[in-house]
Amino acid sequence: MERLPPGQRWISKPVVYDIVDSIPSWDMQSYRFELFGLVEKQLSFSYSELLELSSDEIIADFHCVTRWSVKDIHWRGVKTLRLLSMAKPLPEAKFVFVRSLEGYTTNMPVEYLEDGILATYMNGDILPKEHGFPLRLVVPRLYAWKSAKYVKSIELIANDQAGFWEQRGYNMRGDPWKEERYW
Ligand SMILES: Nc1nc2c(c(=O)[nH]1)N[C@H]1C(S)=C(S)[C@@H](COP(=O)(O)O)O[C@H]1N2
Ligand SMILES: [Mo]
Repeated sequence: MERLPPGQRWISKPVVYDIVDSIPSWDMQSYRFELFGLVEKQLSFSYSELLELSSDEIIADFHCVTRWSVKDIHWRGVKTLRLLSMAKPLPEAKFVFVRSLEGYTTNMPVEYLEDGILATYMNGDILPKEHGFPLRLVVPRLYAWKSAKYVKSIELIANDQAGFWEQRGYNMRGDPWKEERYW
């Protein structure tokens, strides 16, 4: 299979995109990541607990729907499959709804979390603020708008629910290999 998805071109580093003009400073004393919804066991972690759990690594290409791709970004954190195995999703849990600290949201089928990671490090450093500090969901098999920065929670749900860009015409799934860009 061709490494570059159709309609994309390689660039050297990711272009920063945000729905807000400036990123607020997060209160890390009160910050918690929560995984909840259709699970046997809800999870809630402080930032220091997330750092302690951050022993997983992935290297993945990053594909933006605006047609640029970046090779081999190195992420370290907690694999989403590991989190799901702790939380034990119920059989009805088919989709996830992701919420970020500044109000961004996105959605996807739960199976795309099988090879994803909740990253606390990018290319060897603590996540830079503009790339998602304190926590970023990275979903290698979907376009980059599904890789939410500043993640606050992941909710497991039965019926797909449109996030920020999905409400504005972006695809509910967003597979770059199928060019699922917009509706
Ligand atoms: N919280 C949050 N996550 C987000 C976004 C955003 O605006 N807010 N933009 C998305 C989009 S459209 C893209 S292309 C990527 C860009 O990632 P980067 O800013 O790290 O390059 O982040 C995605 N994740
Ligand atoms: Mo994007």
